[in-house]
Amino acid sequence: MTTAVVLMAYGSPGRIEDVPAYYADIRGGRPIKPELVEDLVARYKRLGIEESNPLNEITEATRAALESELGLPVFTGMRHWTPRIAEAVEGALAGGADEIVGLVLAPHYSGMSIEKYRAQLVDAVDGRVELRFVERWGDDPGFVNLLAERVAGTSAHVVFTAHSLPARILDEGDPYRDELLKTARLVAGAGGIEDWSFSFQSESPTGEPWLGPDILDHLDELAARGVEDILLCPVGFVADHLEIRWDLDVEAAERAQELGLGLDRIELPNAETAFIQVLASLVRRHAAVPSAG
Ligand code: FEC
Repeated sequence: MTTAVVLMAYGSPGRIEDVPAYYADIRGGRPIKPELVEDLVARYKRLGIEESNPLNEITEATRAALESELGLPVFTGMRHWTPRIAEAVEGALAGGADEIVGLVLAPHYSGMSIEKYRAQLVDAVDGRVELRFVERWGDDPGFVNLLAERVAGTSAHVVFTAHSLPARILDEGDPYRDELLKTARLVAGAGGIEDWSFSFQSESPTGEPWLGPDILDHLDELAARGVEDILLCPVGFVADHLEIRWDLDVEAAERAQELGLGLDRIELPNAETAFIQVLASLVRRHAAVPSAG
């Protein structure tokens, strides 16, 4: 059997001119207020993203490192930008693959997240080859230990964070929040952390309630409780996305400063070797014929 990997990511605009089309893709055709587009453009600009985007370079570095670790072809497919998931599938098929392993660079399952990647992948494969899909990996011991090492020994209050989603997912029985809390508990346990809490971040202004507490409100609560130092540990993101570099490094950092709180965050796994080994192990466990290594 010839296996190829389709490594899926949310996607990030390549250049600043791409932002309106990228945002339109995220909204799936639903209207966007012009001021929201302007605000998004301004956030990317303030991070220095104009002609190229470092996040896409991280994704490419992750792809290349995973390919060399596995000795199998790995194709990047973005949910909201190029190269699309469908392009990745065509690349895999053109290379002669008769099995595709789909892996998303987001650890926790939600019908509003992982399921959407899967739908694009299934559509693109269209039954032409065997498809294996890694549905969730937030409790993978390698991933948990990687994060635990980054929080172990801190004397700060650890706040685990992840992207929020509309609160209605709870009524729909979606496991997303439970899976996030499980990762937080496992990382705290493995890192010997007793003083911790969980907070959502990066909610979108869609006009409906989102899961909370939001990180900015949570910082207010922690300051009111007398906490002095905080270490942020994102568990739902694996790379330096806008959500990390803007929502945490700029917005949360500003709020912490106003409140007189010390605020630090762990380094995200990005394309680090230890993280590539976690991804490789996930692929090996899901492929029909395990690869060497
Ligand atoms: O360029 C970058 O670095 C940002 C990439 C990016 C990642 C990401 C991750 C997640 N999102 C999730 C859910 C939603 C829902 C909406 C939504 C909106 C946005 C917007 C941008 C954006 N998201 Fe995202 N998300 C990223 C980027 N996200 C930009 C639009 C502007 C804004 O709200 O700031 C609301 C959609 C709607 O309006 O209908 C829902 C989830 C994740 C984590 C899982 C994953 O990575 O797939 C869940 C990275």
